[in-house]
Amino acid sequence: MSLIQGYVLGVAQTADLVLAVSDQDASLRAWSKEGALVLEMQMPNKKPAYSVAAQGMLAAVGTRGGGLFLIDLSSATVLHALEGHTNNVWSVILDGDEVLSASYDKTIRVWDTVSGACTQTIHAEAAVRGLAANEDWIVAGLSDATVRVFDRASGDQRHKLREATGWVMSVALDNMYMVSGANDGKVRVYAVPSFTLVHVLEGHTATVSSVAIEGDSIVSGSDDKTVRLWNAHTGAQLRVLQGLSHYARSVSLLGSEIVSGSYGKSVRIWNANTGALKFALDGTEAAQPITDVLEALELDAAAAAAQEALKAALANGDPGELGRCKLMIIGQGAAGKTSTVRSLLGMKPEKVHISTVGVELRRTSAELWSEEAFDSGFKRQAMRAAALRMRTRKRPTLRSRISRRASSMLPGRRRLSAQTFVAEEEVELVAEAEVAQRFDIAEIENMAGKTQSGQTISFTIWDYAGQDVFYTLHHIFLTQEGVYMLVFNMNELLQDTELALDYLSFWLNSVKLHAPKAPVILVGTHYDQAFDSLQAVEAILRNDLQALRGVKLVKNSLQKVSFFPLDNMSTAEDRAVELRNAVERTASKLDSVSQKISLRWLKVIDDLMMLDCDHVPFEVVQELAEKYHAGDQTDELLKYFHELGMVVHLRTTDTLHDKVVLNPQWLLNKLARVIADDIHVEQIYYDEKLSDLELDDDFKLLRDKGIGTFALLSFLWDDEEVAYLLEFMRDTMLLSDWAFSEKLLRKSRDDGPLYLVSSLLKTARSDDLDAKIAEMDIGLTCVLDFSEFFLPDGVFARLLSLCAQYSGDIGSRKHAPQLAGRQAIIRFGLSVFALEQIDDKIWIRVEKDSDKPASTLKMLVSMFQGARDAMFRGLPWDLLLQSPKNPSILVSYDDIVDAFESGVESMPAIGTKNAKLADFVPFFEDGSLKEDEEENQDGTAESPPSFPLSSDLQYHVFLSHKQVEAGDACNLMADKLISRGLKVWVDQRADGNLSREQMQNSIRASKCYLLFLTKTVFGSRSVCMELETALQAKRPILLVHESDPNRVGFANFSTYPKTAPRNAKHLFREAESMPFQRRLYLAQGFYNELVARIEGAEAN
Ligand SMILES: Nc1nc2c(ncn2[C@@H]2O[C@H](COP(=O)(O)OP(=O)(O)OP(=O)(O)O)[C@@H](O)[C@H]2O)c(=O)[nH]1
Ligand SMILES: [Mg+2]
Repeated sequence: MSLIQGYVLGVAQTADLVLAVSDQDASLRAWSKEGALVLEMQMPNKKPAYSVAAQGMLAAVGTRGGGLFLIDLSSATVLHALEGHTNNVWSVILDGDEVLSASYDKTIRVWDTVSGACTQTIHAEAAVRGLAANEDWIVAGLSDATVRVFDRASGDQRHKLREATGWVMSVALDNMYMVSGANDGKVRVYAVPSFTLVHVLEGHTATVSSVAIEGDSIVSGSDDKTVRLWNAHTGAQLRVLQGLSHYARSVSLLGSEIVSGSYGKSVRIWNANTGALKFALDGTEAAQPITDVLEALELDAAAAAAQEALKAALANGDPGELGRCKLMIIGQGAAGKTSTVRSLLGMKPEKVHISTVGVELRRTSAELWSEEAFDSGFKRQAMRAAALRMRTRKRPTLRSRISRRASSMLPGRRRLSAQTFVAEEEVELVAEAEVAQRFDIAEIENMAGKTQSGQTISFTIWDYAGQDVFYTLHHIFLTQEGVYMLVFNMNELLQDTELALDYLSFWLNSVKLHAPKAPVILVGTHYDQAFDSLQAVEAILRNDLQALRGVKLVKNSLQKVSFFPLDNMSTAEDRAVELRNAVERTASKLDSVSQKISLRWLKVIDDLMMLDCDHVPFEVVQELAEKYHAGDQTDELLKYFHELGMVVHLRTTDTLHDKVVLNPQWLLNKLARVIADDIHVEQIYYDEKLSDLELDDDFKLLRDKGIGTFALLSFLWDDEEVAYLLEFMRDTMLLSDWAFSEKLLRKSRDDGPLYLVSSLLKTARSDDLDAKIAEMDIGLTCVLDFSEFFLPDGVFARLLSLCAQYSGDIGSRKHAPQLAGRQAIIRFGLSVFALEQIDDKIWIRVEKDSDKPASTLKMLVSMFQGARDAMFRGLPWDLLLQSPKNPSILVSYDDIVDAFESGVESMPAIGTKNAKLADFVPFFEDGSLKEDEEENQDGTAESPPSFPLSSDLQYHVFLSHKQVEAGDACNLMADKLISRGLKVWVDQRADGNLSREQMQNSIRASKCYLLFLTKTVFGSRSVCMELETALQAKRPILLVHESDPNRVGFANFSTYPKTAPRNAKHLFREAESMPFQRRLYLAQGFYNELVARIEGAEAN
């Protein structure tokens, strides 16, 4: 085609095109990156063209005399002549829906590409030669040797940079640097957003008329006939591109390509990495229709739209479908669970049985069914959301938008909004570079055309260990949301039917308890050994497995049986294809899988998982959430992902709340080191480190008596997150403090605290304990009867934990509980009782000469109730009372209460004749045994009973404490007591400052005085004064002490009698201090007891 007839004063490029404008022939030309000429057109005003910008299929060209044109490259047509400038337009930018232009008329103008209207004019006080912009700033290089920085939104000038000593010919800008080229021959680099000078790049020997920046690289073109490449961070000169015969007047940098235009009437394309010249173009190249490259251009435009949609979707927090499901594999040990998982994932069969420890986690997705790395689904969901936006508001091409715009301006037509995406709040959640890197823009375009359904679900497979030792762990992780797969061995069901059914029942009941609405898929393994027994197995399941009732069973409609038979030994990769289908179908129906959540939440979890850490402090999550404008939802989003089994985040105490476990497997592995099966016990036993650390005795103690030393637990956990793990186990009642001395350990050692891991006692039996219980002189006996449903593993062990904790917390008369797997004798201060599990019942027997046996029973019942609610919510049980007159008579507690209320004298007993009501009176000495349960059940506490108070008194109790150590505890305690109908004096509640006299009056007006013991309580003058007053006024004194070792106020109990004022030391001999209880399941018992003590307090 025709030779370029003028200096090339402007160049630009897109991914597919190189553009150049020249002055004398007033032309715009475009080439493919392969050097074919695809466009040649003259500007309508026939004026020399000075500047060009390109974006997708659009170009903007500035000319002498103020001409500015918006051009559609695909059709070589002018879309708009943008009229306003009155002098040469030396620089132009295309940015989204805007054109920015700079002119010798001393203005910068901003134009709307759709309407062609000028939307903003900035006055720059001197002729503008160079122009650059990013989201926040507009930067201009001026003829008065300054660079001016304007706020892009308001157009206000913010900086005036005076370092240049001649015309500033060109500027470039990204989010880190601003670069200027001036006719003093210097390239200057400024930091953004401070706009302070960081480098002066020296090397050019004449005017620098053009600069460009991309990432780490700066390119400059100069009248010294060179183009130079620099490192933006260090300012080092990397390369000098030589061989130009004339001034280099324009440069452009995109990816690995540098384009330069010169007075030599030619355009050059260089490889930025090697400095090699790829093409020298002069307009005579062979022509190629632009439609050949159009396809790529269209893609470009689509990509731009997709990117825009994506950004808007993220900024708005558009909802994404989670598309994630937890698949839980449960069943008897060695039933073939892990093998079934292998079959699902198409892995090779494994003949040897490698018993699973704790739980094993794997991830996969439907369709693919092979093991995968973690994918939060964020990327997929962000793309979906963007696609959805594109589909609903498919962006028309600019040409059609312009013509629509023209027609909409006809009278009577409604104006269409040019604003395509309205982000509620403009937040950049993903940096643009990251968008390009992490998202497949073409895929978004593609998705936009598809229907919404058919999305792939990803699964987290939880392969639980089948061995009994781990059962105590499981219900922590059996969650409501997800699909359960209950695996059994077909062969064993046929041969050892009763046992197999027992296991199936146990697991079905567990699911019914923890996830009553979750679907269950039954899988029969060993089909290879029982291939002709399909119907026999079916018959057993249908007829003899009562526990199936009430379960949401997924049926095998193809084979018309209730389970999915599977041969895990088959080498066929799709041996579990039916099962996979069943899982996919079942999962896709779950609400939680299609639930929509904010992309912001997904982004937070995605970033968290990218950290690839086992656990992080809560603040890390908080910071991320804040970054994505979800800072106020951190707890909420963690709770959500916790319930889905993606993270573990408990919140009952600060230690727990402060930690977020990102890899549940980490936690499970740690737990399984303590609650280990025989194989792993062996491993630990033969670990040389155990002996090196002299922990052999400790380990034996743990295995024999369930008592762990701090040193041993630290060793088992590799000294990692010991405080958190202790607290986790404590909170899930797997562990309690063991506040008793241990003979088995050598005296010489300072062992630090001891802990009880009660589930390790599971198989421990003690004939000795049997005999001792038989010898006890029992006063009152009651039974927690679970036979209506079942008594899950781990309930009894947890009760032992609670009792051991409470027993140790009590300050005086300590006596170590005697514990075995199913029996225990425990002392709470003055009361001694036995616990025993027999089948589905737990027996509580309180010794006759115990202090107030009824109140001990009441306390235990409410403790158990709390434990049940915390770990086994919804587990039904019945409270039975044994007649103190006749041990063979058991009566339901509720029947007794009914009888009392209706005034009859006898009621039906279980299994025998009637029982006499009067015999059961001793149980009610402390009021109703289950009152709190009734109170809680309907959620509304009835108006509290009012406790009598003689007319000369105003308060039931005066709470005395040291504010910094027990302020929160006392406030809580006051609330609880007030809600139970007591009048309480606590100093934060008194108005104004209290005079000594007022304080003394209040103590005298209180029925009793309660002293909250904390570390330095006796160092407080006001507390000592209050105590003194109480002693003088002969008020009954109650003691409560801090029992949480993690609190500042905690102290070893023995310090209290030591530090107490002399005249108060007797208190520790006379009264028993109560450990303060914050935990829900212990708190109820605590308050019942406290109220009883306040009520029963008598003045001495
Ligand atoms: N013949 C045959 N053997 C099987 C089949 N499924 C599992 N097995 C074998 O049974 C044994 C136990 O299988 P696992 O999958 O490890 O059992 P598990 O239920 O995960 O066991 P735990 O993790 O200890 O609870 C292994 O030796 C397997 O090879 C089957 O369908 N046919
Ligand atoms: Mg296994």
